[in-house]
Amino acid sequence: MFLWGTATAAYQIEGAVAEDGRGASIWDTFSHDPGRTRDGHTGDVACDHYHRWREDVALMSGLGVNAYRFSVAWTRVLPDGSGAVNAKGLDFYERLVDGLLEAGVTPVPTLFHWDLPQALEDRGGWLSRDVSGLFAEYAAVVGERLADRVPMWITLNEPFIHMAFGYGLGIHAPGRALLLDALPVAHHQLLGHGLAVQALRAAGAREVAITNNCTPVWPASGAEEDVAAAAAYDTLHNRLFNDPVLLGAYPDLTAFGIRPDGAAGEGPELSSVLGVRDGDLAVISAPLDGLGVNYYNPTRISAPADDGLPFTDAGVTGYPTTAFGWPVVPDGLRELLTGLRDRYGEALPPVYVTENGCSQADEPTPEGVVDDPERIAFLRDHIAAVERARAEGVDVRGYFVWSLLDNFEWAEGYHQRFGLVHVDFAGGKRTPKASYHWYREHIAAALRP
Ligand code: IFM
Repeated sequence: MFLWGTATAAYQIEGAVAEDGRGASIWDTFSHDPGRTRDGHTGDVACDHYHRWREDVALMSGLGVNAYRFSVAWTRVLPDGSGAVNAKGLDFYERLVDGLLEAGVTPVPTLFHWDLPQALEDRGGWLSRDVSGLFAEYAAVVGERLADRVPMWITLNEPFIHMAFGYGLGIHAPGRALLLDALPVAHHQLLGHGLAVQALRAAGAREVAITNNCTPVWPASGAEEDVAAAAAYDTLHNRLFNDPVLLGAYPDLTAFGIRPDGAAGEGPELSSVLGVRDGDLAVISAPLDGLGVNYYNPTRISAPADDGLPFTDAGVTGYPTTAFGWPVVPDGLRELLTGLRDRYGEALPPVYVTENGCSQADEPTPEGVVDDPERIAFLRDHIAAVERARAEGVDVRGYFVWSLLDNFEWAEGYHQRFGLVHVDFAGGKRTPKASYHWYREHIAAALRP
């Protein structure tokens, strides 16, 4: 059955950061560091989902979704990232999973959605190869408890964004601005993914996937320099994370001054830059049951400026924008999905759109109504794009709206509202928006026999 769902992530909704033995993550540290997030917002309380999860499951039940993608906070389960298991943390996710199953909603947990244990950051974070193995140990702990009831697992969420924003630019936790020196973070996350797949399968997991953030890349013009720059960006954003998983090989990184292994010429070799060892790619490319794809917008790229990177973000113009300023390009989702099929062919497993949605400045009227016609149009048009991709032969098996609830939007704090349900952050009150009702009707019609 096609999965119609919504998605969230632990640090963005749970709150209760100091309860029941949870350890600190890099997002606790980062958000409490003055100036890192807009208005100093933190996830300390967020949507208080840790206490209100029953209400949130009831909201999903009312919505009629048949799947829910959430993330497990590594530090609730292993407060120091490794070693002693915190029973209360694991119990929380077990209660959530059982509550979802009782409500007829398939749980789809993601094991890593950016909230690395601070204790592991203190040991080098994802720049350290050791973290890959520790991630698999954590996956084993969660898998052993829940794999009998959870049919589908996602290892990582958007390893590109975590590498680029967290370690390359320093605008997300852990706040390191290493530019291309962040590249080992790609390999160590992917190795962690591969090892976690093994651990989950050993624990009895039926289906395992990874979620990559993907973007169609448009050259700003037909000029050779723009086309080459677009190819370099496509390599960094898309291929660096899809090729090793689906093809068992890293793409050519020559545009980044990195020499293919064994090739003559200048510059360091790819394996030494990324930290690839014999056998790693076999682990990373073990067969998957799905590729999760998060889509928000295409990216338009022009020739390099003078900042050491082989591309410039030229901005997509001529389209409506969300409250975040992101261009709304529904057909970009069809382009992305058909492009993945064309690029990877038989190597592409079934695809799940694990996130798609938009931020809008939604506030309730005095009567308590939240009207969000832009979100309704956004969802309608993007779902139609998925249907076109399916009609063109792409095996898409699920669509998850980001997000169930307005929540903590990372460096933007509570300023970007992505939810189908409005959250009053002063007291936690939930108000379903007009888009919630629209999506409910859409799902009901789609699932009607
Ligand atoms: O809120 C994020 C989410 O955590 C990961 N994907 C993109 C969303 C919107 O920015």
